[in-house]
Amino acid sequence: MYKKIGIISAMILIKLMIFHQYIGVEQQFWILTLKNFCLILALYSFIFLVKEERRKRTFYIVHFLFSMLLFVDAIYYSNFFTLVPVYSVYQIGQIGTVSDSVWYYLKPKYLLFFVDFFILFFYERHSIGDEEFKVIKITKKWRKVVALFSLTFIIGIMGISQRIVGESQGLYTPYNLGVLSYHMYDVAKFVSKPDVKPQKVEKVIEDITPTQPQLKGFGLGLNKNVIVIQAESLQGFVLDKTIEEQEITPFLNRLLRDDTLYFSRYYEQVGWGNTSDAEFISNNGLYPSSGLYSYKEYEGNTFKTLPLLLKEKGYETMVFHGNEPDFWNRKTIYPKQGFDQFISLNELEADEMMGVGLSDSSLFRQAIPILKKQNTPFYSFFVTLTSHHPFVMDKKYCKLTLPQEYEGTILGDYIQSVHYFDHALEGFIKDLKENGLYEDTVIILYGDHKAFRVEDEEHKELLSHFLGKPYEEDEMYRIPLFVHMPGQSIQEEIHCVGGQVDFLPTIANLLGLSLPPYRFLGKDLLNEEKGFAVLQPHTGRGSFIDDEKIFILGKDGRFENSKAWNLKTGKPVPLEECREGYDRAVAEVTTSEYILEYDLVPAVWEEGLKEIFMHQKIHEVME
Ligand code: GP9
Ligand code: MN
Repeated sequence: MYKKIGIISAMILIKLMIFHQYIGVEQQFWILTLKNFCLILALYSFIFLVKEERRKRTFYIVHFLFSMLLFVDAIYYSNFFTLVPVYSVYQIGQIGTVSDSVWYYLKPKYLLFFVDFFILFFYERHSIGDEEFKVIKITKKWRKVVALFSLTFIIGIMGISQRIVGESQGLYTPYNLGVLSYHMYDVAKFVSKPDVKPQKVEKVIEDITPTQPQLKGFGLGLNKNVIVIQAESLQGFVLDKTIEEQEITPFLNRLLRDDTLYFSRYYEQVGWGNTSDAEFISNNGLYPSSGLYSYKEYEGNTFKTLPLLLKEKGYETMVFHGNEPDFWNRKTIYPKQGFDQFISLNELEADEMMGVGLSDSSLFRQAIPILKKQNTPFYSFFVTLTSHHPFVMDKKYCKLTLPQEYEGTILGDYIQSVHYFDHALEGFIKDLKENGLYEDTVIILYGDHKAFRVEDEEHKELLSHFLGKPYEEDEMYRIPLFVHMPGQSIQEEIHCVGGQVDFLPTIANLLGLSLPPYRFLGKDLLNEEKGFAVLQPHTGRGSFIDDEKIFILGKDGRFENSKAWNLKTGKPVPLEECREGYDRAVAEVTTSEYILEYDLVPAVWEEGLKEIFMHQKIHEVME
């Protein structure tokens, strides 16, 4: 009997070790593994409270669930580099649409987490089998003792987790808690929804340059139509890059030199909501939720978005996206974001489906007659799809001749799909011109988020080889931002570092909207002298990039385990020199989350951040 318990315990420990090894736990490997091992044993001990004859079945169910957790976590990790968060249950319905991506990450090696079932079956056949779980007879009194002991132990571990998370600025990751503690903490946080407290709000306010008229670029696009194109997975490195002497983005390369403001040091800031977060941050000038994706988490909120501000100036507002309208809760949230019309797959003809949804060419083609019908000026927001992970397209759409080494690789497929997008966009601009929709329109384009992660060894190697330099975070987060104004002779490359949160103030200035100061967290990048962008708010708040350096918070959320380097020389920067930027990044993201959590956007718009936060009006507003 005890032999069997010993075997099971050993298998649990081995599985935990393999898992922690796989996700790259380095610091405190043994402490984390043993702590989680004891936690699992405490949970498994509840099996002895079940009636003897049902114990075996219960054990197998529990053990299967535990193995399944590791299996799903391993797959999730290979894409997101963290473990499945509990709120992803809200996204289960979306799996079908992105099934190509799921299949890409599903590898047979993860079945390793079920191998011990064969060992157990084998052992049972060759030993006393069934009887074993029944051997230990536990009296009522002992049941209480076991339950109490295990429960106290579990609560104790949760207490320790709470302390560790506190030391890591509220950040909980598999690296500071270990797999099971991480999940338990995640569930506890989800259920209890602890208060968000704004941090160092003075710092946030201090760092915002108030927007005002008479600034550079103010009103250049006054009363023009606006077409925003949020391009799926478009990273900055593809621009001006050739492969076998063919340009990857020939049209974009021409566009960026023709009446265009090109923001070359612009960075994505999405959270778990990926594409939808890119939309959210850009249109709201706030950071996304660090938990459940923003379009769901804040669906009941009141907003003050760019489309809403433009509507007040008489704009028509609409959004085009060739996917099901429910994806990312768009159907519900778009009206609240200020979009009067949502032209989704329901309104469009599904005449060319590719990957996740309607092809970019078809979306653009079908948009023309709809745009022609609109009253002007209009704000029209496009979310493209074809260059979505895993980037595989039918051969006939792959127009570039790739060197053998890139054929069939994810990078090769990506380059082809970005090239496809570039071509589709060229066709769109041509159609706009032919339909008299070009001259009076400001065309804005940016990438929604990264396509390749530095944490993925294979991607890192491919990209480093392709770029001829190590592929690091500064390149990973960099996305292009173009503002093309036909006939405006505004040609310029803007080097100031900024992120998606700066979209609203920057574009508002160009469109001639005078915003009262301190209403949003972003800054106007045309008029900002010191660049700064928060990086990756969802897994480690505190990372940032500025004009000189980049700071990446340690995986365990601890400042002292972070890394930083100079962007020009590549040399390490002492962490203390990053303390101010780190504080600012934490403060901005937390304040933003606080505003959204308590639905304070109308109050902030009414009185300004300074008034709301500085003069302790927070409670008044919340009541
Ligand atoms: C789905 C599309 C893709 O509608 O926006 O979303 P992503 O998977 O990139 O977040
Ligand atoms: Mn996307």
